[in-house]
Amino acid sequence: EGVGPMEYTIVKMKAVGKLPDKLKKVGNKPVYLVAATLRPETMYGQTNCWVRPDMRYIAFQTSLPDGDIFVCTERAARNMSYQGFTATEGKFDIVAELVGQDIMGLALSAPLTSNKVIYTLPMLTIKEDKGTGVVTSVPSDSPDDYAAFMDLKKKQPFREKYSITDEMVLPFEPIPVIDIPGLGNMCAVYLYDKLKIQSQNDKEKLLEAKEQSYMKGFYEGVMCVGPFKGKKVQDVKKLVQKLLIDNKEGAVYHE
Ligand code: A2H
Repeated sequence: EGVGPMEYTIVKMKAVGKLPDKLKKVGNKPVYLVAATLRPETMYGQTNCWVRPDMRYIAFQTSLPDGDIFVCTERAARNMSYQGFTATEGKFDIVAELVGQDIMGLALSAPLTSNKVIYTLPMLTIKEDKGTGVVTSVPSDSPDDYAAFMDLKKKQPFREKYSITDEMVLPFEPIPVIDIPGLGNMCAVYLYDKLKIQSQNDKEKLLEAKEQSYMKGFYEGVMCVGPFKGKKVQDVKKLVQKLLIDNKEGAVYHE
């Protein structure tokens, strides 16, 4: 990453399932797991949400018109409190403290994807000091997401360890979103197979997969779903971000 702030798109994923006990005290207010992404144009392909089981998260009160509660790391909440997300600059009211495992398996409604409901699943490589600590999963276009997704699909004991049921994983498949010449319409799937990536911990190959897809996707990728079908990724990235913001399903976040 370069010097100075990075711009992310915050994607709001609304809790629609039974809230865990630790989140009951929020009452009737809408609760969102908020992911930070660099790839808003891929949101048509979300299949699940990632949190790290052992990582600490908070739920805090935003000043958004509907009284939204956001769930993310405390670090991200602090940053957001300086970016107009809370009533008082630099202050954020913590309504709950939890770890990833407390919200594992939570059902969510996410914007743009054709999946009506998606589930919160474990990713063990999430970093504490980047984004919100919540990651939205697009296994068609992110090698990290596809590797973690396949770990869960292939390994029943891995699902069981984190109390993930088959229904939260097995019915879901990567969705073609972007066509990249030479890499097909699901570049992460193509590169996972080509590089024989073994798991989400396969660091070097995952880095290689990212290097082979990231720039090429941006400059040569063409949308194959949604209202911008047929248009180039570089021309629609900002438009999809705006669509999310206009629908109150996204926001801009810097760090
Ligand atoms: B991206 P950068 Cl389709 N730990 O979104 C690990 N990864 C994190 C994270 C954290 N705390 N916070 C965000 N991320 C992921 C979509 C996507 C992403 C696609 C393809 C590539 C890609 C769907 N997941 O990222 O280090 C998020 O995943 C490739 C790097 O700030 C976010 O964008 O560049 C990206 O990493 C931000 O990573």
